[in-house]
Amino acid sequence: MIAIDADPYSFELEPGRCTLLIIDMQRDFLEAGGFGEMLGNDVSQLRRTIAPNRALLQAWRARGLPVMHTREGHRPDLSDLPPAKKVRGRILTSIGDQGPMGRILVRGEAGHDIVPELYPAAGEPVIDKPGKGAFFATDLHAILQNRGISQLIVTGVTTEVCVNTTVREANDRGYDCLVPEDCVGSYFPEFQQMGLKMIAAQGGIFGWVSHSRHILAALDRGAA
Ligand code: C5J
Repeated sequence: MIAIDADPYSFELEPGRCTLLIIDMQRDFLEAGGFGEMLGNDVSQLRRTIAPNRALLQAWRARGLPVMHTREGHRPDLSDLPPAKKVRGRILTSIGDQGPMGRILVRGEAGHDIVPELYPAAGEPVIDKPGKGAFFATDLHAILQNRGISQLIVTGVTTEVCVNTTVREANDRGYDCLVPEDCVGSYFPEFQQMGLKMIAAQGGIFGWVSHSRHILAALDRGAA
């Protein structure tokens, strides 16, 4: 076990039992000209997470540790898109419609794919999820169980939506989650702050919050 500096107390990393889980680093959320920006969001709030995620991903891969990625999106026939999700927000152009980077949040479209800086390597599972949480209607839990994983380092976007939902789902399934604050992002600075506080509050009610520099330092100290 390798201790990682974290809030509310140090996280005891077991490298053989921990996967790096990168949530929804998709072009439509992060790139200028994508769906997120079309809705009026400032994508720079999310783009600042790309560099630290890349550094962590490279360090993690260099040690042969497991990596998984998720993408939020739907089947092209939209059969897995709840009508409530389709109409939420009363926006003119919504999920499944033609957007700036293809059909919005539809699998196989350009905007649905992961940004090139963090593109999955061969053999790294990519979980396509129709919901906010990565466990809902996916085989993530089965894959983690089959691989003996009990700890998750959760990064990606957005902090208060898909990252938080996934951490909560993981917590209820018995996983220990560590969230590096510089590797998660929200379009809204206040949600970034509160989304992180909610995880580590009350003695780590959903998990731990740290910074990628502490994880990198721990890897340098211990993980082969
Ligand atoms: C959102 C996500 N915010 N990946 N998706 O709709 O957090």
